[in-house]
Amino acid sequence: MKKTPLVAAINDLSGYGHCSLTVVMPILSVMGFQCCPLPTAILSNHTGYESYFFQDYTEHLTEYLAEWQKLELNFAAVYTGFLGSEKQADIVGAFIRDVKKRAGENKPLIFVDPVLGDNGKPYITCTPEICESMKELVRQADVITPNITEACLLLDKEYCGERIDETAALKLVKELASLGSGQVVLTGVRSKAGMLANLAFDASQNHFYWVEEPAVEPYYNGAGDVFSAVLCGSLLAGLDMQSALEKSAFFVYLAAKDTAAAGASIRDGVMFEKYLKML
Ligand code: PXL
Repeated sequence: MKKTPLVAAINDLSGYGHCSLTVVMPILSVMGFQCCPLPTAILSNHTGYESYFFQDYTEHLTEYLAEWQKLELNFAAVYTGFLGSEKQADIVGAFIRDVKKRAGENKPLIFVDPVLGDNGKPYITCTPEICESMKELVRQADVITPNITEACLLLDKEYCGERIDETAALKLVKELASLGSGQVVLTGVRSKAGMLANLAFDASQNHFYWVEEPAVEPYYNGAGDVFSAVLCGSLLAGLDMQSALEKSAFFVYLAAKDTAAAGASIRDGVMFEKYLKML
């Protein structure tokens, strides 16, 4: 019997609203990984609501990680999402280097979801400094999963709108690859009427991947978190990029369709729980 592989999930804990750790943890668990959270911030609910409690967790990260170091944990992957402050990039960056060193030949998967904004707007907590910090993490990643807003923020480009055609989307993933991550996945692209595309570029193979599903409206908060968590679990389980994209996109589509049918609020996120067992 092999030990359950460990994934360090570096993300905020938002108590309500289907995002970040409350999404990543159940998804990676059901996919067969022990998901070990490192909270970057603690919120009552995510920042898409008018009111929320927010506590930045930066000052505790070093002590927290020192205890993990004593335990000599070997992580199969590091998944990072929302950062609570710009200082966290240095701490997380050092942790990633340490995980890589410990793993040696068994290269861990460094999966960075650069959570910065959506629909052309940076999240309220996303300062220019946090954006710069995220660029540092992206450099260390094997896989990154920005949406178009995040892609433009990472590239210091003017926001080009959610609706971009295939040529523009492919150009954008190539530009993102120049930031240093081996595989770039661009999520939630409104490529043509009624469709939602997720595409990827593998820099080492010079290969593009493209997956489309019918778009479910509205595009729920945290849908990107659900997509990225399933993608990370699928890649770790050994699926190739095309199959991993298909699995992730289909999972989000099914759960979002149910969420829309239930008339849920866009802010309450995707009701994915019923579908966990199909992962
Ligand atoms: O789903 C992205 C996300 C993650 N974490 C926090 C957020 C958001 C989006 O609003 O506010 C705290």
